Amino acid sequence: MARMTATTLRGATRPLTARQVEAAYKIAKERFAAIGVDTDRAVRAALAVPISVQCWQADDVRGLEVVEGAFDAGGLQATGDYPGAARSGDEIRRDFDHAARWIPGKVRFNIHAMYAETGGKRVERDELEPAHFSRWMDWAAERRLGLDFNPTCFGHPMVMDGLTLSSPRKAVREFWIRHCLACRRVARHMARRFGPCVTNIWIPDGRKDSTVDRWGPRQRLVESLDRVLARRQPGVVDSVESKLFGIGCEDYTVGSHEFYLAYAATRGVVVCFDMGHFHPTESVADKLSSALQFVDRLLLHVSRGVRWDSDHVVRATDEVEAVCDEAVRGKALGRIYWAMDYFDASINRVGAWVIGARALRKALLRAMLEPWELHRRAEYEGRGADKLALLERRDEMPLGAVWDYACHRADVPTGASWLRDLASYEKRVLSRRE
Ligand SMILES: [Mn+2]
Repeated sequence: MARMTATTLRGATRPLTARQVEAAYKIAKERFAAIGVDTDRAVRAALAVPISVQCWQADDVRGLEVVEGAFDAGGLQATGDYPGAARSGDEIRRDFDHAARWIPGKVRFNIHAMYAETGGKRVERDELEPAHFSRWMDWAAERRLGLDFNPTCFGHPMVMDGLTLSSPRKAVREFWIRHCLACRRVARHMARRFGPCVTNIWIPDGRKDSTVDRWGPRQRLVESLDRVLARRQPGVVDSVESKLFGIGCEDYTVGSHEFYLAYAATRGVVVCFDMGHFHPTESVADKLSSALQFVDRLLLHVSRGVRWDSDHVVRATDEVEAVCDEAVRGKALGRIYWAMDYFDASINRVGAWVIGARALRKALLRAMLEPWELHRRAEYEGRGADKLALLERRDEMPLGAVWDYACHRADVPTGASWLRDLASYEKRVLSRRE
């Protein structure tokens, strides 16, 4: 039995030859052409969409700050104890250099303020400067990666009674306003070097039970955000992210969906939809065509909640496919920033990055291969059965052959063959970390 398993895995991870890939692609291309889909174009377009990869998957959201004592993580929790978590900026960068070889298409890198590198010196979050991120920037420049940035408004003693920008204490609010302003200066610096830098504000603010003042914190949050965003920073793409609830604030979240959607629409900033931050049966895909009537651009945090906001590794699930479909159908790709937001400490973390980024890219490609006009005509002409049958037909088309070709074109391994390299990296590098 054990031998059987080993043999099967060897088969599953065997790389395809260029000839195999091209032969299968040729057949797939003809089949898609028959329904009016240009596969060459779809492959090019799918590979060109930038996907921003989250640094925090590498180290279970621990960060690199020099700190004293322990404090509340603000409802964020990485579960699992798989060996190999990165312990320094160098290790995160080294891990990502490996992951990037297995991710097809354009990628960016997404950094949180808590990943400042301050040379062993303690630097408060409201005193962060671009120099504290110069190692990230030099690395990104060498690899020609774009950078995105985020203030870190959690996991810090100045989160008082679970509140930051909405706190009733002026000193607390001012601290976090200064932190966000400092982060926007860092982001401006990044933007100068690398082009537009998506800078997303998420705060954990909320209450555990039967909140009686739901108004005060929201009024204060409006005032704090207005101060943070009062002056435009060139190249900084400001974004705000809602949440439904967190551990310890199940009853009330100050920055709710309605709050930020209205805030973004009236202030001209980007609104972020995190796929784990809604009711489990609520469709984020359905929100695109609503929100984009009123806001100019969206940031999508692609994540996978299992029963709750669990931040499981992204897979090409129905919901991810639906989000990609909606973006492509609405010709809205130019108005959406794609970022991944999850962290799983229970599996190989480099693998976690690669699985999520490949799954999202594959779902984007799938969306671009849809013969949408055909489906739309059936809908408008009242031929409902035709529409359903055609949608079923979609899953019988040779997406896999086109995806293999896209990987091949992007010079990354096809199929699961990258698992061989992953095993070797784990053995040589990750398993030796304490
Ligand atoms: Mn998020």
